[in-house]
Amino acid sequence: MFKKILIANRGEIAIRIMRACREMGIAAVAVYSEVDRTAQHVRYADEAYLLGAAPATESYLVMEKIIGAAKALKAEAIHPGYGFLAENPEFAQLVKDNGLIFIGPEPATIRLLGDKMAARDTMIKAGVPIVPGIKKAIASVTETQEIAEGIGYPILLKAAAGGGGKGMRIVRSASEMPQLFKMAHSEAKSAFGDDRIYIEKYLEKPRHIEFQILADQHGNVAHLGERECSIQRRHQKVIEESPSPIVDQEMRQRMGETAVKAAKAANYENAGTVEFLVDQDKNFFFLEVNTRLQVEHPVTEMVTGIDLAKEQIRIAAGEPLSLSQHEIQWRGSAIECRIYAEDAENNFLPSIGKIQSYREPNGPGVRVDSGLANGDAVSIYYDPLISKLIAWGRTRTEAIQRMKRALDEYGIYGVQTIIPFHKQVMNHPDFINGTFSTHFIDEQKDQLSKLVSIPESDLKTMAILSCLFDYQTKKMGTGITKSPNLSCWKYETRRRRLFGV
Ligand code: MV4
Repeated sequence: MFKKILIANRGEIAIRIMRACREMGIAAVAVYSEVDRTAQHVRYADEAYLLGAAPATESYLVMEKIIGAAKALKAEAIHPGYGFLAENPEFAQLVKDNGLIFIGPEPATIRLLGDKMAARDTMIKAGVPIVPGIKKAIASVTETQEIAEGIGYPILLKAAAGGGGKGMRIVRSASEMPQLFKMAHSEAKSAFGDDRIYIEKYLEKPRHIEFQILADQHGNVAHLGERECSIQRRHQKVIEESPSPIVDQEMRQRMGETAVKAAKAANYENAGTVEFLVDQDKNFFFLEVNTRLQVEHPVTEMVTGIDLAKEQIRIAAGEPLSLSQHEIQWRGSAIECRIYAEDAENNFLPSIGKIQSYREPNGPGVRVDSGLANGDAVSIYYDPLISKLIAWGRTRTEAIQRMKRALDEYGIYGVQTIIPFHKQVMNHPDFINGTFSTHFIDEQKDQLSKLVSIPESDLKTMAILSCLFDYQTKKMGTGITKSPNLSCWKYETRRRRLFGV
């Protein structure tokens, strides 16, 4: 087993991986940028190495600096986390070329699966169901119109180098094609330096359901069940859960077997995620493979009891999977709410600033994976994810109840967060009933924001009234003794400061 691992990341995921290292008796090296000198992942690490200035292009994305850090501090392996260099085949290759171990798949596998057309082709050959579409890149508008007639509108133009929704265009009729093709083409070229575009049948209101897989170096591949990831906005997931409310044991087995087949077809090694789109008739189609540990991995950990970060490290060290497929069991239901520092009422605009007061929820069935603490700043340089709040329950209903309770307990002051948004979703009948698609947030946006957008003047009046109300109704049993000369306003302020309400 490794003695020392470098974690080429920051925030909650760096800490998550270091926790696995700590449990395994492995020393963890953090890397950091100038604004992250006192960040939580640096404090948690056994050793830390300064990469450079705040912009990721001068720190977390500079391959040579990270390799240099690993060599200087004698780490044997590098865990890339998610984002940054996690799915960069050149980085995985460079790690290898320097005699270090990349905790993830082989560079060739990352490269193959990063090319969505090549991945599709691999899956067709392996007999994995894919969305109806074409196998080769399109060259001209006339060609696209012919193909689209064959498939039937609406169709979706996708970039071969894409993924995550970039460079995608829905085309609903032949007349729209010339313009939308041009847009997709130039967007793909500027975003990826690769202008190859292909066509798929466009599925209306699909669900996004993904399977976690684990594959070792000895040919063992197992799936750990699904995650429902349909609650997203602009291709950014916001809430994930496991199991999916629409997947039963029979469907799980069929989809799981398909995911394992997909992994084997790509010579997959380490932890990975096979994404599917599921249509309204519950037909599932392969979408893509993510070659990293995902943000939403904790919901799988909660229902299987398997520590994915530790499994990743064991696999990279050449150990066989610690469980075989028939030993994997699922218990209960887990939901993850991503706690972003964003203003849900203002188009999810990042809310930059210093956290003035911070109190995390806890108690039965609650897990918080956080990257910030009191006094830390949400900066413009990185993702505004403060933490991931995960609730587990024996049933989905209990998981929702616990999530609501935990969201109520969560106190974050100084920056805006999407906690109020999550509270509304947890109370939304479509979420509760499990009847939603990838369009949920866009469809509900008006209603969701209407409930929370109150004019400033009304807010002030409400604040005064609520203060008075609290003073008159809740003053007993708070543990603060009100002296006769303390004004009701001061008393109420003190109570609120103590209890964060
Ligand atoms: C689709 C689709 C409908 N039909 N493909 C978006 C991200 C990229 N990985 C693929 N995506 C989609 N591909 C066909 N043929 C709808 C989406 C899609 C989506 C997929 C997963 C999660 C959220 C989404 C939001 C909008 C569209």
